[in-house]
Amino acid sequence: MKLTQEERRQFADDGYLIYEALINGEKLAGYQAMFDGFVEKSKTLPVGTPHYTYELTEDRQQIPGFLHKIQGVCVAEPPTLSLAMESEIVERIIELIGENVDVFGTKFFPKLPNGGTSVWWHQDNFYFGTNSDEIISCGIYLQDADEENGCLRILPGSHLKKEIVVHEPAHKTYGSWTEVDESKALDVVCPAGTVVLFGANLLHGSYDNVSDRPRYSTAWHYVPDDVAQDRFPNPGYSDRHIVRRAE
Ligand SMILES: O=C(O)CCC(=O)C(=O)O
Repeated sequence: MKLTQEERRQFADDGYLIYEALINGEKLAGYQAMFDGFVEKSKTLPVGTPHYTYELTEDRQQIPGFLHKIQGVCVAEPPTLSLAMESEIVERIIELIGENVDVFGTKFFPKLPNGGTSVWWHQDNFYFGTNSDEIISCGIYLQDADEENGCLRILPGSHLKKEIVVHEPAHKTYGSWTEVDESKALDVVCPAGTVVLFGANLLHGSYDNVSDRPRYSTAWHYVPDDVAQDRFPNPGYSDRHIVRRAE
């Protein structure tokens, strides 16, 4: 068993679990180098390349070479699927949602120095059109993350009402976001290799990167194989992958 009673209680009551430096040593260095390669590649790709999006100017033009996100990263760059399959993560996931697990909605955020962005306050389930508490979101921080280079922020306990709040598009960003009482937020300052698991109803966001350091992370969602969403049905959507099936 990977999860303690206290972790189960924390996940149920607060809505999240943080595992500092769960991915470490040579394995972490290998993933960092892999993602360095995608950042280098992105500098040579034209704006409009499928899966790759770039940071926006004030008038919403993509800035060539300034990578914002690789959406569907496990489709665009299949070797990244091995990170989603890491047993240290999956063993914990199966204790939360059972042994038949898929992953979907795979993303890489490089959050590059001096202006890189990822997300503002939101609930992942707003994007999935559900309030299911069977969807477990997972952020993997491949580099040290703090307030300056754009760490994750979460609102503990905000999943409990199972309500999806109003989200609105914001200028100069790609998504739709909400506002929260930030005095109740927890900033997840963490070392490289940290894995954060949280329910898809939890309100969370992140700071923009105002530092001269990058902040690579991946974000994706684990789900029991029998749960289908409109955007990521099973089978038939290329960004939904089998992670584990019971023997
Ligand atoms: O960039 C981050 O730290 C969080 C990413 C995230 O929460 C998301 O993609 O929904």
